[in-house]
Amino acid sequence: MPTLGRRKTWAFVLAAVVLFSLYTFQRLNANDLRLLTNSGNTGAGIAPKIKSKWAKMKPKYRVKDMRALPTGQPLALPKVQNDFSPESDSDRDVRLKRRDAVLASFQRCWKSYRKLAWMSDELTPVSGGRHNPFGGWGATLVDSLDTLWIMGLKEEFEHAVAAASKINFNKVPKHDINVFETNIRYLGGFLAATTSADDKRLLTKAKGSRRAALPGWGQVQVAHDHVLLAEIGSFSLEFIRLSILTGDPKWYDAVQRIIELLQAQQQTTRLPGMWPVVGDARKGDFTKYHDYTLGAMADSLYEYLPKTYALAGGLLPMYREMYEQSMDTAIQHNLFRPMLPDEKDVLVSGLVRSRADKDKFARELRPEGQHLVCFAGGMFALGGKLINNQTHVEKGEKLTDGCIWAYQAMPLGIMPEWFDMLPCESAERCPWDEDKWRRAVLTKAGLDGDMDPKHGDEIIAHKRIPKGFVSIGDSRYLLRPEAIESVFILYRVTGRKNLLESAWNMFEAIEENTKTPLANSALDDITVTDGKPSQTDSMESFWLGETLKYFYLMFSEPDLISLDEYVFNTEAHPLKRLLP
Ligand code: DMJ
Repeated sequence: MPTLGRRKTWAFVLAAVVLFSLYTFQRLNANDLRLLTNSGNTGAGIAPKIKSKWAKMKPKYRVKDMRALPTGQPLALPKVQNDFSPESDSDRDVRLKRRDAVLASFQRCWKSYRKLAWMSDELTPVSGGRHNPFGGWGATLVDSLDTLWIMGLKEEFEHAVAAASKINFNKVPKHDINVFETNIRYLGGFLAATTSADDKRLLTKAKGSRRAALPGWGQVQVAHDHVLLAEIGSFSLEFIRLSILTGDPKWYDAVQRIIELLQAQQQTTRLPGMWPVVGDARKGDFTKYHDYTLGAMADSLYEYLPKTYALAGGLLPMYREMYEQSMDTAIQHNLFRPMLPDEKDVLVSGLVRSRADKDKFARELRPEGQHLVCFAGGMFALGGKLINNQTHVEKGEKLTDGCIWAYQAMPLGIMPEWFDMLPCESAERCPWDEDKWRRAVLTKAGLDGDMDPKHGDEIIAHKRIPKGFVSIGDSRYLLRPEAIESVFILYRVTGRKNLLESAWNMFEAIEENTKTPLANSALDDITVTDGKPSQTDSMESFWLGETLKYFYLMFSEPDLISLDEYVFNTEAHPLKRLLP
């Protein structure tokens, strides 16, 4: 999460669990077998460079009982994608026009990145400079490889692959490396591009980026006592895929040690079924902290549970069990229906705080919404399909509708980063009560909720709070993808046609307000009603790697990167599922 999560770096004991012996899935599908065979060749001129530094370092903590990759025939999991019927000519024309608008937006940004910030992590989209927050290894370049491929920009793709294969992961920046970001952006980017292009150079780089993300390799490591759940728990897709591609079980072994620990503690936390956002990796204790959410700082751990189950062809049922147990809890405690002026029946996923002063299980719901937690709609829809649970698909639909609602309720048509709402007393019937809303605004602002509710109007006007929101704690828009991600997944799962309109409205609003002469920029305050919001000169790599990719796929033929063949990592890199 942008937040604490992504900024704080810790060197956890993951680095310690590395040892070498070779196991493979006994039965892989044809494509995986081909890739596996290819992986023996490390690619001309690249491997020695990587070996020179990382490979000389001896692992400090040798693993004696390396876990073997699971064996057996991948299961035939239930179908995820809707059966789309042929579209009319006019629907097709509209769809393709929209797809091309997304493509044009990507190409403009890419051209500027190529010209002004090539090989740097990010282009600064207003000033035309460079920014290197992710090791300086070219985060935008690597994050965009598979987008280039998916968008059919093959020449640009070849050019980018050639450049990416020259990235020197031996060159380590002075500041700490963020293991989580390196994993999802670099390793995820290379793994997906490897599958797209079957290019050996890319797999070699994937391994290089993985090594670079194991800081302090060979040094004595002490795990941090304060780690974020998302950051320690979101390696399974990339690591298991890397083990499949290389035949080396060490990555699988590493991630399983973390996941097994989490599974053992799943029912012993203050909110059994879920884990708190912060854990103590030094003691291996993930039960003590008090905040429980599907959002920031925890998000991708939950997202990866059903996706890993699918990636591993159903051969790792523990991921399915952990997903089911955690979602039972989230449905009961975190999801709430907000009171809305149009009384629309949607859901939002909030935060549950356990109150340490009372008994262990005393807790309260904090009815907040976040852009980041908008991924949850897609997760429920996908997870529901994979485990044949229609309730999950319905929850996914309502959660996604909640994010669509939040976009269209704002003056610019873009939802804020963080906000609060008022939960309905009953999920079945929730009439709009204007005074109740005003009182909630007063209380949230720290004033007496019993005073004349009209006093709330001043706060509402001053802070530009649209009806339905109780406060807007963070009014930025950072070019994030989570809302369109869920709209896209829900569309592929249900085929609901009005999602195409919702997606287009989102795209138009974002493009209109974030466009700079060079590319697109994050916004400082999307509540403005008198003119354009100010642009903060930041374009994180996920704008090209993730947000525009989901918009493009939304308006493409539904079999392009089918959810029956791929799962997306949390940075939107499609990874091949094991299929029977
Ligand atoms: C991306 O890096 C990933 O989607 C991550 O899981 C969350 N944060 C950003 C996008 O918002």
